[in-house]
Amino acid sequence: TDNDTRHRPLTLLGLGDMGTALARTWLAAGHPLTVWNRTPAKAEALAAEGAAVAGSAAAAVCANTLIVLCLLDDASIATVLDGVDLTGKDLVNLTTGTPAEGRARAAWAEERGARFVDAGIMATPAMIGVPEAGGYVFYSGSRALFDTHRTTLEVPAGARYVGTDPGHAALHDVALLSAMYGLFAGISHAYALIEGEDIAPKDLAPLLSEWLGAMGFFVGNAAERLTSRDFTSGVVSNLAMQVAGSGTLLRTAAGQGVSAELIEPYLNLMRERLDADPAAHAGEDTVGAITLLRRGSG
Ligand code: FVH
Repeated sequence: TDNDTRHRPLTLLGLGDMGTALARTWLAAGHPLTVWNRTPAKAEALAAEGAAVAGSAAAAVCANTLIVLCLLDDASIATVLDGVDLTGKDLVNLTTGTPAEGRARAAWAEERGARFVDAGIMATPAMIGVPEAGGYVFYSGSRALFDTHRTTLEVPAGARYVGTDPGHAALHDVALLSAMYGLFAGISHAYALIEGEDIAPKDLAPLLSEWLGAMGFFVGNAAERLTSRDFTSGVVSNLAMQVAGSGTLLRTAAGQGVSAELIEPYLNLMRERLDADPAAHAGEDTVGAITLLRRGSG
């Protein structure tokens, strides 16, 4: 029936910017929704829109089987659910955390008799409930839980299940965010280089976009080489050339009075790979330098 699938009731703990955006989509889609927030005032508008407001986290959890968490961090989950009976509950954790926190929270939930799925939201609150904005959520952990509630979870944003390891949703989330910050760093450096020159940022902008789009091939190139461990076949811009060229980037930054702190670490990594064995690595793609990064894995 509709009640069993499309309009399943659920509880949401956490009504910050993201929690409130999520709540609105479930209410608008006709899901009976129970909410709770540490600061009760944030629930008032949602009550007017049809949400049932629980007086405590325990009461909110008691109301439904499906419990969605959207709190600030993992520590706030421990605080909010301390002493709450989770037996038979399906916990979906939309709170951003590390893979280790996701795994530990899954074990914690299972010890309390609950099924658990961790998640990583790849969207801002403004993208929630707006399918054309392209936001989605990574989920990992209990496949049975995910399959049971998939239709409900897909109401606010697309759902991408990435495996039974409860740490993998956070790992996907952080991998994408880390790549994003690397991109932001390079773009920031580029704009710093032209500041004070007779080049308008708005004139550089389309050139940057076009260039970064063209360089997007690196994503697939890296995946292929990391899988095959072949860093030399078909290389078009070899490591020796790129290391030599990196001096131009550093001298230009110095000449422009711009710190190279955002790009220097990557240039140093390429040099380290080359210096380790120039004969072996000179003809490689820069992808080979990635192998140096797992310094903490023994
Ligand atoms: N907003 C965004 O752009 C990003 C998009 C990607 C995913 N993140 C993560 O989503 C989680 C929630 O984010 P948020 O935007 O809703 O965050 P806030 O507006 O700051 O709301 C935080 C809620 O957590 C409650 N809370 C905090 N500490 C505690 C605690 N110790 N005990 C109980 N509740 C706590 C807070 O309650 P209150 O301050 O209103 O009383 C809010 O409900 C987050 O993991 C992002 O990283 C968002």
